[in-house]
Amino acid sequence: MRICVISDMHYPYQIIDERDKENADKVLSFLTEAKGKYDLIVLNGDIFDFWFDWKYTIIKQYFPPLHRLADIQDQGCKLVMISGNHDFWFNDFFQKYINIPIYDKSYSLIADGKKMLFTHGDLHPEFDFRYKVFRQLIRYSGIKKLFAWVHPDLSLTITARLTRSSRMKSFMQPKKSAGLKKYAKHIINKEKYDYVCMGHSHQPEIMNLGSGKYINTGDWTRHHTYAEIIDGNVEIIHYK
Ligand SMILES: [Mn+2]
Repeated sequence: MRICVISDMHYPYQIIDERDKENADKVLSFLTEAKGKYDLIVLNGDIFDFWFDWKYTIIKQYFPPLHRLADIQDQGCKLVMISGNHDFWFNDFFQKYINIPIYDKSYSLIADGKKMLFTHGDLHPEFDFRYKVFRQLIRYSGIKKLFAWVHPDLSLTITARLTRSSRMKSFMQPKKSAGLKKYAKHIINKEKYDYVCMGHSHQPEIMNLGSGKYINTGDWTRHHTYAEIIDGNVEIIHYK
């Protein structure tokens, strides 16, 4: 089986500088080239810098990556998406209109004799109780409903400002890898996973932890990396 795992593309709905433009262009050319190459692509969180789909509206700036994902799907590749800490407010768009299931916490799979777990990583920061409370709050309170009733142009402008404010930044910015590795080690020992794939730290790496491997797919804001798991063998690839 040919699997591609990717996270933290942070595709922007607002291009502010040259770097945003370059990162977005790289994401698009990667997605164009991924067509026909894989049996499964795991979108492991923070693919979009912010996601919301209203009852009748999606963010038009996401049309370029979205139609590429639909093209990949048309070639027979299965896609799954896991929530990140930037993209978590999903409505029905992915499931209903491009047939991509959403997993809020994790997705697991056994293929080619390997037991694999895919999770973004924001659930496992080290010493960050405040984020755990925030994560629950933002998902299960009336905040989402309230957000939906504000005009998209206004709510997206507010969101862009908020994500740059320091208080919100502490919730949105990647934490160090320590908490992620601690969780990976724990779950490898407890549930005998061969591979635990995460993102969030933006640090691409593969590390042996007991009988399994911790794999971090890095990011597309600095490293432009992803993982390929081909016939059970895992490798981190740096996109040119
Ligand atoms: Mn993240």
